[in-house]
Amino acid sequence: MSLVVFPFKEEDLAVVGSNLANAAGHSRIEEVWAVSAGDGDTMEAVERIASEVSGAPVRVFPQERMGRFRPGKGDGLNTALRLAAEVGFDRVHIYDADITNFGPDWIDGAEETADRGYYIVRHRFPRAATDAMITWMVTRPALAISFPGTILPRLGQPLGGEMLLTGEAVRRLAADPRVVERSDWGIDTMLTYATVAMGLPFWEHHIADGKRHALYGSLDEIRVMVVECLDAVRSLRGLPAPTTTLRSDPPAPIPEDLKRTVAYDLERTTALLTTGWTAAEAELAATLPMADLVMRNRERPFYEFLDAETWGVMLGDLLDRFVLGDPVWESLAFRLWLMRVLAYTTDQARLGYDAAIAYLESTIRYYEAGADHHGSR
Ligand SMILES: Nc1nc2c(ncn2[C@@H]2O[C@H](COP(=O)(O)OP(=O)(O)OP(=O)(O)O)[C@@H](O)[C@H]2O)c(=O)[nH]1
Ligand SMILES: [Mg+2]
Repeated sequence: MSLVVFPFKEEDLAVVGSNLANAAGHSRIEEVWAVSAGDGDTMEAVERIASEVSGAPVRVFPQERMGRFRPGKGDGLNTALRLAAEVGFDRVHIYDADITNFGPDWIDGAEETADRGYYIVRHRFPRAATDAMITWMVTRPALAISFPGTILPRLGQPLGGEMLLTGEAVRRLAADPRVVERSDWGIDTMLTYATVAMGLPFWEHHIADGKRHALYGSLDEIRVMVVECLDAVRSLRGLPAPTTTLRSDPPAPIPEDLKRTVAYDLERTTALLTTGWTAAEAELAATLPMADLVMRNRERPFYEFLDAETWGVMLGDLLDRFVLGDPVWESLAFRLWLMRVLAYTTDQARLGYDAAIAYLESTIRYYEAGADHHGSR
């Protein structure tokens, strides 16, 4: 029988409640766990909602301190993985708690794929052309540079938190020190690498409707996520290249409203380029490739130069030198990522959804090909 895990921090209670109810009401589900970031008011509110849900029992509990990075989503997932391995569930589903279109079909799709012999089922879904900017500009390019020709750069959502793991995979993850230590936003990257590296049968299940969830205002809201995901993918360098084969559902038409969604506020985000420069950051920026162009942002926003090719050079430098926890590096890396996102948003993203996504996919193939010429990183 199967368990469903939802990690949560601060989310719309109605959305969380409906997701708990959908999971608990599913005939394949034996138990539902909501793992809270803390034990305060939010957890109590979710406990009240959970007590009214019918179907499988819903347990709400706080995450434990498991890892060595910032205590975040990773501690939540690792707490659940450890407990699930101890109980010995056959299958464990994991879903973000803020998905507004979560329903029984997500569970059905994953369960039916596992019935066909797949040990790891990852949900993939279309996202707006200006959403998923960490995936497109950091994680997939870095995976392409480090693991060209493998399935890692080709996964739709290497940062997606929606998957099914069989008991075997759960036990291996709970015993994997690289996964357990990653208590912050880096957990998704580590789970992706670890599940692919296991070599167990692996399937991407397509959710045609997309994943609808809370989007951002200014990209400043995901500053911490950017630097933690950068560090996580950087930490994978030098690990063995996996040989797992990618099997996926065929593509499906993209919902029209998703094609029109603008995922963040352009004006407020552009303003971030020029604010908060310190002398130390300027000094560090002076050591970057194309330093003079980067440093123009001390005066006014300037980012058009950061095309896919230039970004490949810049990201390569970040993978070599970035230091998580160093505020100067964090500020600069975030600013560089903003420049790249803005360069894309004001150029290719304006061509419409299909052209924008085709362009982004082509950048990943370009990064994979580049690694062949320059030796593997
Ligand atoms: N237990 C726990 N859950 C967390 C923590 N931080 C975030 N979460 C949950 O992790 C899930 C993902 O967080 P989001 O803020 O939705 O992340 P996102 O920006 O949607 O990430 P993408 O789906 O990749 O775009 C949500 O269910 C959050 O409530 C934490 O510190 N502890
Ligand atoms: Mg979300």
